[in-house]
Amino acid sequence: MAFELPNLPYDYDALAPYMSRETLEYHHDKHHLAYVTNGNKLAEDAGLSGLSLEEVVKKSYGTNQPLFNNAGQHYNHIHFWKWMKKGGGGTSLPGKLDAAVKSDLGGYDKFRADFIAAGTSQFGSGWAWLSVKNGKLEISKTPNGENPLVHGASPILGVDVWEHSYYIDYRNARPKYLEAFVDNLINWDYVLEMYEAATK
Ligand code: MN3
Repeated sequence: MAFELPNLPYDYDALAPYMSRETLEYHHDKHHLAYVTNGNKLAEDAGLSGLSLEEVVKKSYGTNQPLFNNAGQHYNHIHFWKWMKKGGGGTSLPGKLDAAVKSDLGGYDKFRADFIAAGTSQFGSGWAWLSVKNGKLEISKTPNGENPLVHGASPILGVDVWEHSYYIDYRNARPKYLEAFVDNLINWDYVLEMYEAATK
């Protein structure tokens, strides 16, 4: 199945001032598009263009690094756009998620601190994650385009800590970007949707 660039699920101005139109134009229209274009070419060269995106990500991990980089980033960004919304964030999580964050992660405040710390401490480009592994929530970080799918977990929330995601709006202040993401952008309804799919 050929990769396709999805439209943003909101207007380019919707996430301001936490994420600007200029950031979204570069990040979605140029960076994500490049992963789609390169991923399609590399998947075709590898004879894997008939597989689902998740299958391409898992199959190319450790065997075809250029394809993995692009397919992984395509997967990550499809969800990244949906993990944000205008008026998102905040401490009021949907009931089922709230209970899981309490029992598995020690509560919302600890989740917030640990998730931001994962993103801050990822050296260089990468992602911070909230995933489900063996039925439980866990926080992790990965370099470059890697994601929890290749570590036996199901990602339900991720934040891009490549400089292209924050440098226009926050310059080098990655922690400020991560705080704004958690406090003002997270679309908890979509996180819940992925949590329910991962735990059913
Ligand atoms: Mn990115």
